[in-house]
Amino acid sequence: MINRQNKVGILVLIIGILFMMGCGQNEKENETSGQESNITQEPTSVPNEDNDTDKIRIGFAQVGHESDWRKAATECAMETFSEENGYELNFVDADNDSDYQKESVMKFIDEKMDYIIIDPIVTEGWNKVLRAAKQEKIPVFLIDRTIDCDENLYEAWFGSDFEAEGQAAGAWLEAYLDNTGREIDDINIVTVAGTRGSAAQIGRTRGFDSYVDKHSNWSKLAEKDGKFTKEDGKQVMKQFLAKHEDIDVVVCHNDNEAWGVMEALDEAGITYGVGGNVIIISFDAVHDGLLFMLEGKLNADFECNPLSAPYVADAIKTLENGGKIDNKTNYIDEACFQAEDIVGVIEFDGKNAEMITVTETVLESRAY
Ligand code: GYE
Repeated sequence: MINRQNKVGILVLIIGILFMMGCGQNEKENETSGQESNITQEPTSVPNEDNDTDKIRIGFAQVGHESDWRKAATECAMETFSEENGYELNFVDADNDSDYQKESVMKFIDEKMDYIIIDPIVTEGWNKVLRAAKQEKIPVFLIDRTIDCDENLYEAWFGSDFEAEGQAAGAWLEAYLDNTGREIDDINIVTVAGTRGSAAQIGRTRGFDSYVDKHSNWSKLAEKDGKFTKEDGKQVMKQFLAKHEDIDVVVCHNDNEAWGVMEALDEAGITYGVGGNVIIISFDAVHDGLLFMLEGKLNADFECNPLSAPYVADAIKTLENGGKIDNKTNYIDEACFQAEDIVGVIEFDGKNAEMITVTETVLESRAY
């Protein structure tokens, strides 16, 4: 059971550790919500030309640059695996192209990297690649999204429990509707999903839909792939609005999609958020997600922590010192946020979590 004090304590501890490790100190470069990251626009490989053999050579196959969350994750990896810290980081931005990502990992294997880090775009189709890495004795770490494969093919995974995030969102909606006493007989829900086949999409859908199934008056009208981007989120919402007249709740699989959804609703003249006609729920809880909650445009946001690189660095140190990694599966803790102080504690998946109501202070403490 995680009570409020414990939860806040755990969060402060994690944030403190990550800060000490160097992540989360970046100035926010792009203050305009939902804009594309500046990192790269095409699939790219950015090898470090300095072939200093003293350095630990890392190949990191990143998903892309689709969201603010992703940008924070990439910046964290670049800071963590910097030259000053003793690494040669070979970074690939796969631009959401799963085949390209797998080819890039094969290239890392050919180039005999010391370690490979993968944030897999989709869960499927990795066996051949991971077996090739195993054969060459290159340890592979997974971060963020998971892969459907034999656990022996990688060293460890560090990331979030996506299904629990989806359940938390369902539990919040249940409590919110009860506590506000909204007089809606039937709750019509649409989901702007993340990249189809990604662990984040699969888990968040499964978790939230388990709450849809529990309530005979909740109907899921549709789910469509919004690819975790603002632009696709907007297009998907426009398609939903053209087809469905009575949407009560939009579940967005990340904050960038939520910003696209808001634009589509604005253009259709439909109100949303606090006091509006449509309830918007999102995942990630990046800085601008919290900002929109403070402004009352987003009702609830479920955190996903992008700062996993320092955990991998720790694991690499352990291996370098001849040690063993204790746990294969490592969940990073996360918090739940709401715009209005309406829901106290939510219960899901045998856990309790306190809903944090966003204030200026909460927003100021958000580094990404
Ligand atoms: O929610 C989204 C990103 O894999 C959990 O990918 C991650 C998701 C995150 O682009 O913003």
